[in-house]
Amino acid sequence: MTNPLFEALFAVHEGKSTDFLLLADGQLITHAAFLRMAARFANALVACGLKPGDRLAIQIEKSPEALAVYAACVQAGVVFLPLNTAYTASEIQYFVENSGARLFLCDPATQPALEPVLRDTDARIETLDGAGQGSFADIAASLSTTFETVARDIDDLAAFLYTSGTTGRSKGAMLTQGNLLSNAETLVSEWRFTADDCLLHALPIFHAHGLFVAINVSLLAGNSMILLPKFDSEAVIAQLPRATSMMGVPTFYTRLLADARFDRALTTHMRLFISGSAPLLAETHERFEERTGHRILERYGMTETNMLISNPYDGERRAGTVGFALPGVEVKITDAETGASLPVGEIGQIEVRGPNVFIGYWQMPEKTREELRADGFFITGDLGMISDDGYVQIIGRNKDLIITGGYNVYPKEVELVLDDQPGVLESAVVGVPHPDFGETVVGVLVQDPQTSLDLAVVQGAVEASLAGFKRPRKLTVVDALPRNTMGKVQKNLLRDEYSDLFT
Ligand code: MLC
Ligand code: AMP
Repeated sequence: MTNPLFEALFAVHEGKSTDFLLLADGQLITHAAFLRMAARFANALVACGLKPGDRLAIQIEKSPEALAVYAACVQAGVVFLPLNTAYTASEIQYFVENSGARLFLCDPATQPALEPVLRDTDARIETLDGAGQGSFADIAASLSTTFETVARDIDDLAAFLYTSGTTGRSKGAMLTQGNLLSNAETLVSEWRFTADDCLLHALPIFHAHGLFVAINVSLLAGNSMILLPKFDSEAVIAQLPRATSMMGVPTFYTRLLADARFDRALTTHMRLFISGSAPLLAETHERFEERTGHRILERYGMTETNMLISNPYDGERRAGTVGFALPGVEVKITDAETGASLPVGEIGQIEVRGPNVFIGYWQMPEKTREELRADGFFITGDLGMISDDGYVQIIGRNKDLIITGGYNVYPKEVELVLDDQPGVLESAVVGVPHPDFGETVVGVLVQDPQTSLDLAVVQGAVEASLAGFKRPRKLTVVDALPRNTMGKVQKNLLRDEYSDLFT
């Protein structure tokens, strides 16, 4: 029986009492103990009626148990669908319904709010909290700590990650075992991870960055991780002396730079700092080097493609660029109209092909066809150019997307909620510069002259339906939206107008 992802990431550690997870409270979980917990959870998945290929959706706090559910899914051939802990009940309802998840794991504290909205879905609900307690843990408690690994093919699905879209509807990106494994193998080798490393892990584990980059790389290399529940400068500074490497979004690094204790002495033993998920300002890159002596290694990735481009480990890590296509990954710059490849130095859309690229959006063949070409190239929606010496620079986006603190917000999704509110005739949502989050969300409303508009009511509706990071930090009312001669809203003018709201 084979299950390539389970064998490479997990089975190789069976019975090994090597350090795997170091928790902030001093607790240590070895690889062997982790695998016993995972096997117990795999038995619990079967006890809950899950079969290979079924989906499990999960919205729980970051914890060793949450990671063990991921491992259990891989071992049992169940498709893992992690969800942002910030999502509201109505957002969760969509993901569970759309994915057809058979099991939904949530925190006992959120169960009362979620149960009613999931009543009409196929999902059974069980609970698991950040301390490993809940009905799912109760089911697992009496079950065996061994599990016969389910056979899976390299092309079988391993995970669904939902990514928002320009139409406002989230799409489930289908990732295979091969997508995840090939990328982890490449990154371990490119970034020189070994069993001697200790990764400081402060990212959320429901996105590609914290899960497939940080966790899969660590499992494949066999290194340990300091697992922090979330990013907190205080905790990171306290734990850094134990670490050799760290992965983060740019906000992590700007927050650390804002703390005078984060200096050369604290970081001198570190091997590597990696940044991604959002643009790292060249200025941050330079300030980081001045302060610590380290040059951050910036890389570029997406939910649909995992990591595709990275600055080199050896050689120049060039500020303001994301480096070179990873080995085995093809990257080209194309004309958005014709799809033809463009020469070096010209700006166009970034397209990517390789074993890392997903196989399509769940039950959305048209969306898949729009973005994933028949020849295997995926149109990222980002705009970039390649320099004479091969460095890729991301210039902008061909998609209406805001990235705030590493989280993606599609304006359309927010506009749909705003447009629905009494007194709102229409709305436009734009991203503007923010010192902490890089960009943040601003909502511009046009009032319906027939009705009164109460911003507190609009705010309340936004809070009920959208996760915190998607909510506009500023709502403003204008007489009319700027439009071009074709009638299209000129968001660039709005971005310019509100560009210094937060800076
Ligand atoms: C939290 N809040 C945010 C936010 N995160 N607002 C805007 N943008 C964000 N990213 C809001 C909350 O709703 C709350 O609002 C307030 O800020 C405080 O919440 P918090 O949870 O205490 O925030 P904090 O811990 O400070 O979180 C900030 C952060 C976190 C930057 C540490 O967002 C984070 O860990 N981001 C990483 C995202 C990530 O991993 N992305 C990878 C995607 S994968 P209120 O109103 O309630 O006060 C990908 C592919 C690739 O992109 O290439 O990697
Ligand atoms: P997601 O859909 O959450 O996977 O986000 C992917 C998007 O994040 C990409 O399409 C880029 O727009 C952005 N992104 C990721 N890494 C970088 C980076 N290093 N620089 C600029 N943008 C990035």
